[in-house]
Amino acid sequence: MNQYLNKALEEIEKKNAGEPEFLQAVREVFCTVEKLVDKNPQFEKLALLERVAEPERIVTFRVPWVNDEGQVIVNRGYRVQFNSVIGPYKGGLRFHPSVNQSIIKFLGFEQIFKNALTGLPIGGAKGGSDFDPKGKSDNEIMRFCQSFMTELYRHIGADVDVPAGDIGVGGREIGYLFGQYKRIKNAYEGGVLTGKGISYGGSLARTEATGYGLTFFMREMLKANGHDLSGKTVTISGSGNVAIYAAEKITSYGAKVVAMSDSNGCIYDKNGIDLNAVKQIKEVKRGRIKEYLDIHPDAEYTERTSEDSPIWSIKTDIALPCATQNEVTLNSAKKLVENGVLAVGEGANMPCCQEATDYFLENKVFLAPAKAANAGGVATSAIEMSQNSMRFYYTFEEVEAKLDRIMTNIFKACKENADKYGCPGNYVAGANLAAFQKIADGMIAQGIV
Ligand code: NDP
Ligand code: 2IT
Repeated sequence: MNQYLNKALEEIEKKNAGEPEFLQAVREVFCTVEKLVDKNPQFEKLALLERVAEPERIVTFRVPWVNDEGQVIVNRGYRVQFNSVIGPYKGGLRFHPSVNQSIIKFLGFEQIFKNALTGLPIGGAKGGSDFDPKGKSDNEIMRFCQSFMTELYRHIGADVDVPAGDIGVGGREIGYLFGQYKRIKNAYEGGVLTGKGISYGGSLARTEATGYGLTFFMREMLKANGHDLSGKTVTISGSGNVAIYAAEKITSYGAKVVAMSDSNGCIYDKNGIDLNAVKQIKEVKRGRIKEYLDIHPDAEYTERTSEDSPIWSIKTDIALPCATQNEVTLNSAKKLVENGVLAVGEGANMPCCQEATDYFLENKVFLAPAKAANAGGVATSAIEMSQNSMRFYYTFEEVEAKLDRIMTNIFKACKENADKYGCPGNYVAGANLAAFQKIADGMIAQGIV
């Protein structure tokens, strides 16, 4: 390995011991950009690797709130403002009990490169809380969001840092967060958050954007390799925002989604998943995926009993992990390959553990890497920001056409860089190389900051 890269990585590993997800994300990027580091000896003098792996700022804060029983609960809030070289900090908020500093830092780190790939002027950030929204009433969610924003507001702004949704944060939460921000600031700063409701400054197609964008990327990747989506069988983990709209769009190209899941288990419907039923269960009732059987008793449900999700044992042409990090283990990757999987598209952030990624690449599975394949969400957030600045709205078709162009260009960048650096077909490396070059250029131009 390049000597400087090796030394920098060792130092970063020592400094961030105890943050496994963050180190996993850093290692993946660093190990795939080695040739770029070889070509640029000035990186060492400028401590570029050390600087890119150190967040510009981390804020952690107390989030106290009162539940419906009158008990005071204390959660922990985070905002990691990782890199502002190409634009204001930008990235989602995750509310999930597993949230800790390592997870927010890995997400913020990946966001730097993902946002660079979109071609739009947005830096990298992430935030969230260990708050668990499951089973909470609307009033509890509102009180939590208000308390969270009462601290967060002083760290964000349309030209400073623009949060959005992620796991556990959707339209309802963004609404409560925005309401509290507006109340505190006594100003209508629409561009401070994205993923807003359509009636108060949101962008058409933002809800659909990540899943639609994933499908566009998959379409381009298959096309470049002599395949298409029509007639393909698809399995999608998760049944949240990304999973639902990936299912919707990929079906429109003639593919058939046969399985979806949540953290408890997965459903298999050989006739093709009834997406309206899933939307009703997840978007309206906020229920469990198992309830699909109440509507379609012929479908099958398998409970998850180990870290290997049962969904990856189902035979499929295309697998779209759209739930969470490290949900595809090496065992799951082996099952998928054994069953003849053609392509894997990462809708979630870092859903494949490193061994699974390596296994897919060794076995010539077309792998669409998260930073590129799920960038449609944040790209459309940037389009929302630009509409807010213009005080103007695009139609759904206009936003979707822009999204399609952006995803097509991202695929092109991944392919060109994979070819240029001698690893054709390795879009993981292609994405990291394209994004890293852009971030490095900006950091060098802006001096030691
Ligand atoms: P949602 O909260 O809408 O849905 C999350 C889904 O993933 C649910 O079905 C949930 O199941 C499942 N899930 C979450 N955590 C776990 C876990 N620890 N184990 C198993 N299943 C889990 O989130 P999104 O759809 O927005 O996000 C999904 C993924 O996509 C995340 O990795 C996110 O970072 C990424 N992403 C999201 C973008 C967006 O615009 N929303 C943009 C780019 C990436 P359950 O209900 O049982 O918890
Ligand atoms: O991981 C992601 O890219 C997101 N959750 C979306 C971030 C955003 O700012 O829209």
